[in-house]
Amino acid sequence: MKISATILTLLPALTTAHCIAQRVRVNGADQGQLVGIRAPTSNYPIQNVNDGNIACNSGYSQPVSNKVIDVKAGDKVGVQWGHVIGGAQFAGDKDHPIAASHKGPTIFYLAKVDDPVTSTGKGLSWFKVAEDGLDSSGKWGVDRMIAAGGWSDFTLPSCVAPGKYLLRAEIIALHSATQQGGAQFYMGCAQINVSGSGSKTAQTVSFPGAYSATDPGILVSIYDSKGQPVGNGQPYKIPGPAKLTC
Ligand SMILES: *[C@@H]1O[C@H](CO)[C@@H](O)[C@H](O)[C@H]1NC(C)=O
Ligand SMILES: [Cu+2]
Repeated sequence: MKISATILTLLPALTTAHCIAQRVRVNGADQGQLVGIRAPTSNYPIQNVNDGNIACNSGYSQPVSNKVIDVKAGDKVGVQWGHVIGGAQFAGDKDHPIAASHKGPTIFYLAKVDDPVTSTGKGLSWFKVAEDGLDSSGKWGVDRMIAAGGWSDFTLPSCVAPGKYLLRAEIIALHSATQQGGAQFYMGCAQINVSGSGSKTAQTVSFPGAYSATDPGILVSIYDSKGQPVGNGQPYKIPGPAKLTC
């Protein structure tokens, strides 16, 4: 994070364009700012897929919430992204919830934990529960998140086993991803307690470990022949394992 910050200060055009995951809603009920979710104070991305903090980010706004949010398998769960902690940096902030240039997928993972409040997110086994990439009209998950005022919602699969989890919300911004190390990873982890009667498990991955810098969805041009960020003519392959299907 410190290294990216140093590099990015040399690139003024990009310095204001980042974002932070900072709110959770369950079936549309907003749980409140920084409630049940640990959010970094810095909105800078991680750009090294092997960064030790790529699971749940670092440098949290203090105090970290000790709330564990109750969720039923099958509920609609959402995380809200914003330009800075609190949302917009100033009135009319065009880079809120994120700069429109930052096209890419929105993704959610879960990992079982003993205590969602104290778990650092490191060393966990994560499985993907939702993903939203590029659609046939050239719109990205990030475009849909921006259109929804920063909210990215998904349906928690009904077959997820009950228990305590960290929910990892992620955006990958691909505007500079034609260069290795250019993709920008944004993530935040929410603290949830799932109830229900599911028992299904899925392929798990570790963070770091799940992604490679040369994955086709990470080292990629999102631009067409006219330079528009609508995809390069091939389907976009969202990084990571297949998502859980019930
Ligand atoms: C999780 O939910 C179950 C079922 O509703 C409840 O019995 C348990 O106390 C909850 N645990 C936490 C940590 O909130
Ligand atoms: Cu950015």
